[in-house]
Amino acid sequence: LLDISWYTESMRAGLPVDIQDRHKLQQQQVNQAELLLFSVPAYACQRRTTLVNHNTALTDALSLLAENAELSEEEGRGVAFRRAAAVLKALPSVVTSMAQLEGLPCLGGHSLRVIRDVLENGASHEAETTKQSERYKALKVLTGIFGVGAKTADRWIREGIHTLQQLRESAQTLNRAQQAGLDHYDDLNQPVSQTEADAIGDIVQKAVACVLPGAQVTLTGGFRRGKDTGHDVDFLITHPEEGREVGLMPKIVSWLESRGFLLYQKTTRNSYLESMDGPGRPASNMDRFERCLSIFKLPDVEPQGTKEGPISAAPQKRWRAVRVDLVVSPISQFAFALLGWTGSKLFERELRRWAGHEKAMSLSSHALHDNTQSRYLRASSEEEIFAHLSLEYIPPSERNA
Ligand code: DCT
Ligand code: MG
Repeated sequence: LLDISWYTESMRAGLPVDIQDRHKLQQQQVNQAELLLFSVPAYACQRRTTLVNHNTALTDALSLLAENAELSEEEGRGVAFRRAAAVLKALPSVVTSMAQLEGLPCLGGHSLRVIRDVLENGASHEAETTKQSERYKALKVLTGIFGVGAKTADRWIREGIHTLQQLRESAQTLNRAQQAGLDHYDDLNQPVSQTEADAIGDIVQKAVACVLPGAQVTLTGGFRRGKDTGHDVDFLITHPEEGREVGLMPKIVSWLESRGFLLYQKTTRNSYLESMDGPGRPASNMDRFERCLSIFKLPDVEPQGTKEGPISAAPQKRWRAVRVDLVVSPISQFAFALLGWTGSKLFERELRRWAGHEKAMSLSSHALHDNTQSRYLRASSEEEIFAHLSLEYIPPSERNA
């Protein structure tokens, strides 16, 4: 772009500006407007969203409001804010004016008001007020306990419990997960690093190799998308021979348990995956799908140099608690499980919405069903699933919507 300061300066100095210059300026303004107007497709699964975000001030405000809506069990509002934030995360540069947002999808009235507030005043009044509110703070603290969801937190708040101290002093009975969550609260609220994720990966790999040689372990979740920290570590386990994975989870769990690596574990049939399945979910081969929610006891892997305590203090803790999710999938469903467990949550939600609304298909972490043809579409790689859905392939590092 040409420098237009000459024009403004001439005007300010009261110098004559000829008609050609005026035309030149108008043309420049048109070019500039074209350059700064953004355009993105409507579904997050049609976009490439890397971890580089040029609009964190805007997306932080919208994400906070999304989180508050989710914690208040207002799912619709939560999704609306998440979608708006995701659109801004996909923009190639910083937004400086409302005019640049014209024509962008997923920006509803409420989100636009939040954005305007940030652009004009440097912060969103609504997001700031929410962040300071007693209710939000209490919801954050209580749902920060592993095993405590929005419903439980809300019930406790209505009973006057806002802090961990108040919870500990109350007569509330906690289930096993919540008790473990409370016991390891500080550790579990400290982000997991890539080094720690790798160390856990080594342990899981060793366990799996011992109990079923040939079985494969894949890191999924945020770490597969290239994030350098996470709230947990997610793994997907399979075996190249269909059926060999049956009964694998209990064996992995006892291997880990007998070596003292587990502070808590609960193995379930995958209810979370089932609940997000559409009508097309396969009923019979589902029974094999198992998920283990666990808390690992990870021996120290990060350098301890910075944590200097008095010599006489109690012996230093040489491990930390880390949330780990293990999922076992038969090889025939592996590609679907891998796609479903890589995330982000919004990317997954958008894939399923795209499948349903645009392709008349039902996508789950087990299968893809074509509702028009009444048949399942096979796939042995994520690329094939994107192709079935007529979507350009988006690699994990660009699924950070
Ligand atoms: N997932 C999903 N829908 C959910 C929960 C999870 O589609 N409601 C999928 C997408 C991500 C994957 O499971 C793992 O979940 P998390 O660990 O919660 O997400 P993450 O992206 O790994 O985030 P973090 O880095 O904080 O662990
Ligand atoms: Mg994760």
